[in-house]
Amino acid sequence: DVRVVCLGEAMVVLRPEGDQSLAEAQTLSRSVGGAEANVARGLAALGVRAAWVSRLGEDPFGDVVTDDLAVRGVEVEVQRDPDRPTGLYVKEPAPGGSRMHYYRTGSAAAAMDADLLDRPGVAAALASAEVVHTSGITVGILEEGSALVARLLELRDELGFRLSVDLNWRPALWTERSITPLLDLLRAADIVLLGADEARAALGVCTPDELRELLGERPRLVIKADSHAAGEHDPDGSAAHVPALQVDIVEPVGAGDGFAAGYLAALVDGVGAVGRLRQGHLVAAGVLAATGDHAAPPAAGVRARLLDCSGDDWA
Ligand code: KDG
Repeated sequence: DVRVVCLGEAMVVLRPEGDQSLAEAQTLSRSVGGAEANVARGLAALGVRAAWVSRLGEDPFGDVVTDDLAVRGVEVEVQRDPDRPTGLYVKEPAPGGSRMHYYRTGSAAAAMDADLLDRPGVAAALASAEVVHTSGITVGILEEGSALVARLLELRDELGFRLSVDLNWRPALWTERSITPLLDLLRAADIVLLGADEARAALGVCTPDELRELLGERPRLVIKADSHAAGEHDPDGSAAHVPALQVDIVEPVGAGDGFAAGYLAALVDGVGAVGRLRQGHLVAAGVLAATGDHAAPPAAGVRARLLDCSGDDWA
């Protein structure tokens, strides 16, 4: 049975080889990105049965996305839209990271609506899911009038899965819209994952106390701090902290999704707070050291040894 459902847009990613700028590059390599799809792929790589739910164009890039995820062991549950394209983004190497150029306005995923969640394959995945994961990107792209999130919350109350939301602040998506639906989603979530930097930029606050006050009593907060330690803060006041691993960063895009995949895989496997945070860091470290939006996690044996090591040996 599916244990985690990931809901959100996936896009084809184009990127110059090496450090070429887009103006210089004659050829671009093609891969697949999209925050929630990256999480689904990470979960599958960790051995957790995961489904990715979305809407794609009835176009060749839509086939690229479905094939790419299916080959990685993700159960793909998508609507195909004959009138709208699959989204696309272009990654341009830049000092300290990458610039993202999005071509997603009017994409098929922007038209996701409540009916997506009532399709038989999706309903079955939601019925068995322990966690449903989505992100701020999803509310940032949805067109006005979409009832997707309202239906998701209704189904959570009916079916009892836990709702996990990664803030995933993408300023480009919010220039012309109010963040109220984003705040509402974060407040309704059972687990909120966010970086302190992005929380400051998006919400104007970043400490555990400030975030608790803003987001209310419901969510468990998983905060990735500026110093790269991650902390889990439960509504009951308990907290755990784990420092990040030191890695030479090649390209940071997707590291947060890696963290979410590692964290959620440990969560559904019944691992405690420290182990959940460690596994988040472990998977994120692999993504930080790769050019893609995702990377294979360490093998199970290596993971088990790292997760069991003493606090002093970690990081
Ligand atoms: O977290 C990685 C994502 O940012 C990337 O895969 C593309 O989903 C994406 C987005 O909207 O930025």
